[in-house]
Amino acid sequence: MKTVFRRPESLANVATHYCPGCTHGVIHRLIAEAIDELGLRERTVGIAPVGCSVLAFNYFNFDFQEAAHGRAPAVATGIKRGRPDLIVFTYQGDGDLASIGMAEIVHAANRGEKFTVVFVNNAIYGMTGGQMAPTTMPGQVTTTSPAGRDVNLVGYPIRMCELLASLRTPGFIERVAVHHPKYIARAKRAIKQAFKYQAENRCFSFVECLSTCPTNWGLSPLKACKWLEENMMPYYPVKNFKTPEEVGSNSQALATDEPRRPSAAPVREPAARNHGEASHAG
Ligand SMILES: Cc1ncc(C[n+]2csc(CCOP(=O)(O)OP(=O)(O)O)c2C)c(N)n1
Ligand code: SF4
Repeated sequence: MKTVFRRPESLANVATHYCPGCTHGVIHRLIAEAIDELGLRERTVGIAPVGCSVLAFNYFNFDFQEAAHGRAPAVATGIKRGRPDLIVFTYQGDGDLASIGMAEIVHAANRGEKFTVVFVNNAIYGMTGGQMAPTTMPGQVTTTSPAGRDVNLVGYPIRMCELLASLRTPGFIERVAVHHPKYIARAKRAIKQAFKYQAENRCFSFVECLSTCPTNWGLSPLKACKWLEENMMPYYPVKNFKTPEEVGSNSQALATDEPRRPSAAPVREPAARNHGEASHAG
């Protein structure tokens, strides 16, 4: 009999702790399928965040390292630079990546670290009981915004793909959604492409997955998918923002206009510094 559906080898055969209808599980499966299809399982290392996916290391059949809240990109940088032969990815929620870990992700992307980021945007802090996240929608009720997110008070939701795509450094940046099969197929392609770029030692790669949190949104799994489609998708468009081949409009302009060195500023050659010039220190 022909097998039409099976568990990817990279996905552990265990029950997860995720709530019914949570799309963390869909994203786990897509990562596992991509790693299997690219034949990377033996050299993959995931970095787990703090958040609902803090136990992600239990759900995959490859190595994992836990990171402190928001620091996954710093941990991934260390592992990838020390062992460039490994395939390293971080798995981070929006609280982890866009709030406490904002500095880590921006600087890792700006340095062009050659690891992959899977960013799970469910517009809320899931694990801690549904507080407002940097990605919470305007007017969205959370436990810390009971009257709805007031953008005059706390600003607008942060669009991470748009923000990171504005950096000059080449990279692969795409936003996808995982609440419906028609979007899941595209999400799989983007995640696989991100790992492919890494396997080819090309660039930093980042895939944002619009995801549901039925529990903290206070909706049934089905209604949560509808809410995502109607409320998140208009604000967070699913599309490719950047590939290493065409580095993005902002980056393009800088690449042609920006002088390699500001001509008016005195700059000493590194060589001169290394050859006994008098030090002004002290
Ligand atoms: C240094 C630190 N600050 C705060 C917390 C509390 N905390 C744990 S998870 C979390 C938010 C996680 O939300 P998100 O990253 O969106 O992931 P989700 O749970 O929604 O998947 C916070 C604030 C912590 N564990 N450590
Ligand atoms: S609290 Fe939300 S994000 Fe966390 S497992 Fe439950 S549904 Fe998923």
